Amino acid sequence: MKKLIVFATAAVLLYSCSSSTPKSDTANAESTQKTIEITNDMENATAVIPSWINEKTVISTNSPAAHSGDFACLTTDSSEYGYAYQEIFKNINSILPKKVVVSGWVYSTVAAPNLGIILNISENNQQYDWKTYPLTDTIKETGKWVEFSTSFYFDKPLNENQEIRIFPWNQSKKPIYFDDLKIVFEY
Ligand SMILES: [Ca+2]
Repeated sequence: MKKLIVFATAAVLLYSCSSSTPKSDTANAESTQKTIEITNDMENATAVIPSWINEKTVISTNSPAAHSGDFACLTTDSSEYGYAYQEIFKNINSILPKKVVVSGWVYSTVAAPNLGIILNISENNQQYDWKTYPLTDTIKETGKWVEFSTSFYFDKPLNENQEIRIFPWNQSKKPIYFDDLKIVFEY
């Protein structure tokens, strides 16, 4: 009889552990996730990916070859703004970011172009903050894919209803391609 009681107690303990532990782990992970990484190789951009806009700038190209697959974003004098990530902070994570790292690959047909990565934050369609990272010095040679990476720090206080948009802005009037964008939010 004693043995049976011990077994029953163990079973109850086992049950309570297995039912409560995974739940609290999941909730914990959701509220304290330290980084969120978003990548886009543009291969499925034309099917419209949530949180990404301006997919009309993504084309199939073999001259030059895309950095990955068949598709890359083409910015030109008639299409200065490239493929863009756009989302409201609360739809990205339950806490607000301290920093975002934007990286990717760029192919220019002109050296030292007037070109940059733009980070725009708006609220109720009003601009709240605007930062730019120039790629002019990154691109010393034409006709080759060059990797870039930049960090943006959020120095103004943010709120969860603001919208962030990240995109390339090509003011060089010459064709410049982008591919394999990566956006990493740090919390
Ligand atoms: Ca690609």
